Amino acid sequence: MRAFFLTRLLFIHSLRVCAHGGIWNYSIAGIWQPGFFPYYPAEHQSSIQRHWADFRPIYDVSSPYLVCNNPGSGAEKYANVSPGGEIKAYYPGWPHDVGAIIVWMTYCGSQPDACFSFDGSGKNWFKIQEVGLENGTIRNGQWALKDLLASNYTWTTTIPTSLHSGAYLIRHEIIAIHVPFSPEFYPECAHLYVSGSGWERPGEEYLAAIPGVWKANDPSLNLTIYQEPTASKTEWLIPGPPVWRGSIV
Ligand SMILES: [Cu+2]
Repeated sequence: MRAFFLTRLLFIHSLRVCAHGGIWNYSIAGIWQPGFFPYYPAEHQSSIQRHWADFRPIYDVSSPYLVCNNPGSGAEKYANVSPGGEIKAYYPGWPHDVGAIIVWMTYCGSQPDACFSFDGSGKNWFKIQEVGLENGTIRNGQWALKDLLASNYTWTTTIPTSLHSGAYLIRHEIIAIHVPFSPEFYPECAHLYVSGSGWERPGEEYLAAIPGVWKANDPSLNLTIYQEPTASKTEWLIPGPPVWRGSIV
């Protein structure tokens, strides 16, 4: 009985500490898009999602895997979406409830398949959505990750209405901060082709390089949610550039 109890405790512990997660599937402009599943062999898979090795987070803010996870090698397909189109990302079994979700894009080129040969380098990433602490305290308040859990592990994003057509990487990033002084980054990327007659691209002030945008000593990243004065603060600044929404909101 005791052994059984211990085993269960260990299992729950490992779920909390070691089992993490990521995006398994997407729905893009209403069309279901299976993701790359990290625990199946790559050679039998074909998806719009770049390859990732496992559910573990990235801790190093200078890691090349911060771009599109490990290894982040190219997807086999891309999905079409119009400006204003809706992207849903599904994170089945996502375990953490304190942290932010940021959705980024970067331009690959004008051809629909341009992302296949693009590595995501350069100071060209821009945010199209960010949600951090919405209300309440850092310790107990309403975070983006609580929204994710409350919406059946679904995260919904809209492509900016005026975005110029072309091929783009879309990069969903979870920043989980439940472990003291050890922020966890969970990025996954997918290939998109944005059609339509959009005319705008974000200006310099919206752009960031990945890796590079996060700093290990940023007070929003290097913190413990369990101790004062941080625990009862009601503001948590989302690091990085402002969100680009284009001129039509
Ligand atoms: Cu985790």
